[in-house]
Amino acid sequence: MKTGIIGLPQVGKSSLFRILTKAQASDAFANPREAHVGVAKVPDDRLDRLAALYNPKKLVHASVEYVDLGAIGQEALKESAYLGHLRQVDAIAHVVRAFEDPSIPHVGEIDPLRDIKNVEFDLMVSDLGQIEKRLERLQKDLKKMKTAELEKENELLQKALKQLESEKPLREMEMTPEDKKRIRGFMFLSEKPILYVLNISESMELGKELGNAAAKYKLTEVASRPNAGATAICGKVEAELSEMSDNDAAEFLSSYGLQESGLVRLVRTTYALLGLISFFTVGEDECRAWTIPVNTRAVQAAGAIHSDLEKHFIRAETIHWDQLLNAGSEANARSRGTLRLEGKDYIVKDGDVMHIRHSG
Ligand SMILES: Nc1nc2c(ncn2[C@@H]2O[C@H](COP(=O)(O)OP(=O)(O)OP(=O)(O)O)[C@@H](O)[C@H]2O)c(=O)[nH]1
Ligand SMILES: [Mg+2]
Repeated sequence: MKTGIIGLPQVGKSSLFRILTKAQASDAFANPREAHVGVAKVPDDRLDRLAALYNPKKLVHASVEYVDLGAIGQEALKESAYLGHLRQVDAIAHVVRAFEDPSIPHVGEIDPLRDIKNVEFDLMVSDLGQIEKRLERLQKDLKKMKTAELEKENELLQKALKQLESEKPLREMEMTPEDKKRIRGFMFLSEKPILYVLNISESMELGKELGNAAAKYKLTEVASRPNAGATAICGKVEAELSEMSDNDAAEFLSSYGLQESGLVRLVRTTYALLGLISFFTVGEDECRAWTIPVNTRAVQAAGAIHSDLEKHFIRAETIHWDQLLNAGSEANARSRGTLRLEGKDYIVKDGDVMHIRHSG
């Protein structure tokens, strides 16, 4: 899974990228017009607690790839390198400036909703250009030869055109799974799920401020639209946090009235936005988190681990992570009856711990 970090100039994109991926400031940041790719560990307290039970040789968190794309605008969106990177991502994190700092310039007053609308507009203009070009071609082809497939594409693109002309992004357009497949190749920008990341000022009551930020900056409505969400961070505080040991970080967080770092929330919100969940595999060798879409069957989840496990799947010994912690061991869980055997069609739940039994 890949998330693209976008936003207007100087809003904190690279800072966020660095904190998420723990990249060094000096690493390849020389050219701000270049995209930077990094991997972030998905923090998961549930996995950490399971690991405490097993003391494994290896602890593997899930990971998300982030791409820091550089400042967005009509110009950037005409550059093929920029567009190419942005088209490739599964989701967008749009960093929006909400922090006050007279030493860092911004286009006009601090106004997150205006910035969101402007960037959204640019994404839609880019998609619109692409659709118009394709439609022109399509009309010519349809004159030569009418096929059902071309007509379906035409119909769908006309619908998308109308959507964009009424200034609504494609992520809000209703589509059947077939339609989605049909336009997947275009990799439309305004179709991608989007998370608005408010970068707010440091304050003594950061815990409260972070919780209220979306409402305070009037993002509640845009964030509740289909395939959109909002979260807040304080880049400055997160940057300090990322350099501390876990113990110091915990103390630092509580001094601001916070329970968890903003990054944990950011990653969690991205998962929810993309309809992703985690399940775990545990043991003395390795404890590990795996990422799957909601409503995945047990046999497909096994495939996320290894294709052989999917092919030779027999059953999955399954228990929810907190039941396993409560029991203290698998043997206890088995005798309590909380460790169950599930078949191929079992729908895996977020936080399930699974042992795949297989015949391979
Ligand atoms: N006060 C304050 N400054 C911040 C915060 N986040 C980032 N900055 C500062 O804002 C400036 C720009 O930060 P970057 O992370 O480079 O922003 P960017 O969006 O990557 O900028 P470009 O790539 O040039 O568009 C730097 O001087 C940061 O130190 C914040 O939360 N508070
Ligand atoms: Mg940058």
